[in-house]
Amino acid sequence: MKKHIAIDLGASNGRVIVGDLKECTVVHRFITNNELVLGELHWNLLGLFSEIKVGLKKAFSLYGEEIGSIGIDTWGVDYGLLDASGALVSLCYHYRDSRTDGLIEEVSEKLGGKQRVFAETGIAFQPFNTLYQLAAMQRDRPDVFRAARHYLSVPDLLAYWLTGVMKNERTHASTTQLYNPFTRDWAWDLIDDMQFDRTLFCEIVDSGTVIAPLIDSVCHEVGCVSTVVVIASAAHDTASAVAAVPAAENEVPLYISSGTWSLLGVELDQPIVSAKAMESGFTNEIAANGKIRFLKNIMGMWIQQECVRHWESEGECISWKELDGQTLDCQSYEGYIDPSDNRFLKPNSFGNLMVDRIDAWCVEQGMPKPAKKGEYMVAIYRGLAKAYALSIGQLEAITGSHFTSLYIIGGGCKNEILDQWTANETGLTVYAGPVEATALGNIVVQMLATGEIESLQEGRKTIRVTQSVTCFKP
Ligand code: LFR
Repeated sequence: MKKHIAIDLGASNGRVIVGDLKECTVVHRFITNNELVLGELHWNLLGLFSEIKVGLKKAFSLYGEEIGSIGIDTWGVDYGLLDASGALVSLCYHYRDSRTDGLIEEVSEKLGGKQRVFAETGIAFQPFNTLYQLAAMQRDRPDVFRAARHYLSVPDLLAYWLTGVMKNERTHASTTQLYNPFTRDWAWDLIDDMQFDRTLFCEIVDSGTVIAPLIDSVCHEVGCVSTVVVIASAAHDTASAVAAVPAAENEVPLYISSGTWSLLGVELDQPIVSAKAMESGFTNEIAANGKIRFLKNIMGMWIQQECVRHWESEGECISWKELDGQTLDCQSYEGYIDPSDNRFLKPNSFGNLMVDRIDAWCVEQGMPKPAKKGEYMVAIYRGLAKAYALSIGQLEAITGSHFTSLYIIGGGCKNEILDQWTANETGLTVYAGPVEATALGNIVVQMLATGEIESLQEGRKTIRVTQSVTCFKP
């Protein structure tokens, strides 16, 4: 059996991981700082590409010819635009940049209303969707937008830099709100009505498609001496994570992919674009196996991470263990936030700190303001657990399913306080793990592509027995 490299870029760090379904080793971890340039938030893509090559070099020096393939995943919706020669025409914006504020309403109106957009894309209305990002580009930088000839999602772009071949991978394309989950193609009517150039969008390939081998110059740089292919794994990180839900056979698992975001949902055969689904904020993205990831974006660990980043920027040294202790000591504090409130979306900035937004929210709701770090954490975790319970109720009403257990996967599942409070608040048995779900799912898709496993279910079954999963009873 070959080993596979999963390159996973997340909000706080990026990792190059080598493994199979039994064992994964992080060979390189690096910070994924985004850069504020003249008030605009951008990816530091060249810096990240350089870190990726450092990781590949380490991987090849440790595992050499054992390595068979590479897959890349990142968060959804972000992209690069390239000219006819394949060069970037602009820095890559980060989805938390403010330029799309207010565009949901403007664009929906131009397209004949939210119902139409939802009916054709099944995607929930988030200000950062690629649809609004491209609309902002068209409005603010028309010359640059006109010069663009190719749209590539960030993982597509990184794969292009490694192979010289451009493809649009399906799970990532499905997050744009420019993809139609019924026709399984770009949402051409919307693209035309936005007056976006159709030729920007290239062929969509399924997760598990071999893109091409690493180009010679990269092989030379990273010390790869055999033929190693780059595979369009599930390029959307959440799709990769969901591929690794350690569900039992014949089970339609209820999951939360927990990290910066909490993505709560199920896998369905068909999209649901009912009014109820739209009003409740559910979205229809594509899963690694081609099914529908019917889920809701709940803000997740981001809010907590921004609080911690702020305290650290003030020179404090935060230990997670101590913070957990303080959180448990503060359980009698009664406040909690609604993590779905969009005020919590943006990073800390001068005069606009996450802790201050939490204070303001509590005051508006007639709750006491948190007075200590532990109380901030209580407000966040309790708010998250309540949001999960509410969303599960909505999901059950929309799909007609009933759940007794919940799989929490990804880095956020290490938060045992939240795991337990989630079990208590939802009344469900929580299975927490695997922590490395995204990398494992990325690898599962590569193994499917290379024929080492026969189905996603086989991958899930292996993960169920090889990875550590902790049970929390309500
Ligand atoms: C999680 C995630 C979510 C997506 C958000 C923004 O990392 O990919 O699925 O909605 O980031 O892209």
